[in-house]
Amino acid sequence: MTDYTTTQTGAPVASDAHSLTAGADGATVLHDRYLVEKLAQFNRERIPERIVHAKGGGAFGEFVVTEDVSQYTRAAVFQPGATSEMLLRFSSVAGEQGSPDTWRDVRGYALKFYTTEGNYDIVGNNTPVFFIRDGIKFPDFIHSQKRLPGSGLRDADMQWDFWTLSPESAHQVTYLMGDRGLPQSWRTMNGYGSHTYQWINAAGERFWVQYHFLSRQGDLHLGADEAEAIAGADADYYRRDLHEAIERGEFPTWDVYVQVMPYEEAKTYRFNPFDLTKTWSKQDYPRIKVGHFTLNRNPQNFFAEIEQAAFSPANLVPGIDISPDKMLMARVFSYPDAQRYRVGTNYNQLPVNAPHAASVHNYSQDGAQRHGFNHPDVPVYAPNSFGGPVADPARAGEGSWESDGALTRAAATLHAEDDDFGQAGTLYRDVFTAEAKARFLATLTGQGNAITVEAIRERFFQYWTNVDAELGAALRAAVGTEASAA
Ligand code: HDE
Repeated sequence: MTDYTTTQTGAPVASDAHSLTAGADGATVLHDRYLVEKLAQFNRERIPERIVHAKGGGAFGEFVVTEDVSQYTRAAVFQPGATSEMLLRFSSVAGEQGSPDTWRDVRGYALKFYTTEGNYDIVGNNTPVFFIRDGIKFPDFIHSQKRLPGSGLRDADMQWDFWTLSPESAHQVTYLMGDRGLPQSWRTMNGYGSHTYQWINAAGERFWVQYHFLSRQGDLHLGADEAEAIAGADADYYRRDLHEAIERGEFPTWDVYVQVMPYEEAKTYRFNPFDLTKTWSKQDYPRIKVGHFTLNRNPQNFFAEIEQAAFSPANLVPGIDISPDKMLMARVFSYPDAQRYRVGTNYNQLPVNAPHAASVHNYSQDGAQRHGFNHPDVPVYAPNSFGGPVADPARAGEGSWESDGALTRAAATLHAEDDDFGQAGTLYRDVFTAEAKARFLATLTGQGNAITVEAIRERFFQYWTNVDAELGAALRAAVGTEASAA
């Protein structure tokens, strides 16, 4: 039996094809409430797109802990044998919602674990570092990567002006202009928590950790020409690949690892471990296996479950906390702020954002579109004498760190080997293969050719010379020549 069409309030409607008019050829009447409702609903179908990471896609799955890392954290989600439902949304950073998936970019890698202690989100990228190390520069950075205020066009001078005036960006730009900037698909790329986080074990001991999510499908990339051709042929290439793979029953899996640093070692580590532009050497802190997760269920409704999904570094659970990473601390504020604006006050009551395995007990109430609420006998204030929920300091599991000194606006303390170009040079010389280096030089040559302001081009050469002198010399020789401009 086919359902009858109804209004938004369930009343059957007479026609989806004809407005109500005075006579077949007469005036349309204003009280055609179905016509008005249909057009008004249509005008309100869009919510503001994410100001970054607007284009993306994702799927649901399951996280399984196969190892024992309980010596480092008491978080239920990471206990041996624990399984948690999860959601993973992939995205591009700079492109708007309609932009091609395969434009060169860093990719977002946003995880939401529906744990028994509340939702835990890890909102990272497919690279272990980022362009800047203080959140106050983030709007400026994003402005420089998007569009000129006058023409509305993207602009190489603007991009490279910002990057060459922000040398801390060199490590991440090396990743971006390398193969990681053009993943073959979302299934064939690794993910990272990028920041340093804090784990707290049952004894209250604290550790610093970094998350790595290694694809069992391989960490594969597209060639630049291939990616450009695909961008023209299929703007939704990655989104389609993930959706169809899951439809075929090919469920992609990632292995979950952590690097663990004893609390006290942060003070003397050769790099500032809270500097988001730096990685921790895997020789110093080897990766420790935790488990794996598999994506095995496509969203049933893209808007309801992916467009409205709200990931936040503020979504923490007992046994896990953030670290004194200036970028991470800024993000803890910004994500809920963005989501209250973009999705609405009660966005955490939407099924995709609500906890699945934990229940909500607090004194928040009302707000637009609220539909979950306490039992009427539960008081709406604390403290109270009527059995309302009470906080449990022992359960909070909040992390902590020492922090003192007069308020100041200053660069973070440099550790022994901290500089802006060293790790970028190591990535280029020791990790890139000869073929990857050749692709990298070709990409940067194309980037250099697109710079029209001489002073910026000169800083471009100096920036890459600081990363690697031979690379800088090769770029000086290649950029601006007939051959490279062809
Ligand atoms: Fe984001 N970022 N970000 N970001 N970010 C958002 O949150 C922000 C940063 C990342 O699939 C926004 O709900 C600030 C680093 C991902 O829904 C926004 C700063 C990393 C996603 C926001 C950063 C990320 C976002 C846009 C500097 C990797 C998509 C709408 C302090 C470690 C999540 C929204 C999804 C989304 C703010 C920097 C990753 C505007 C202020 C570093 C994967 O709130």
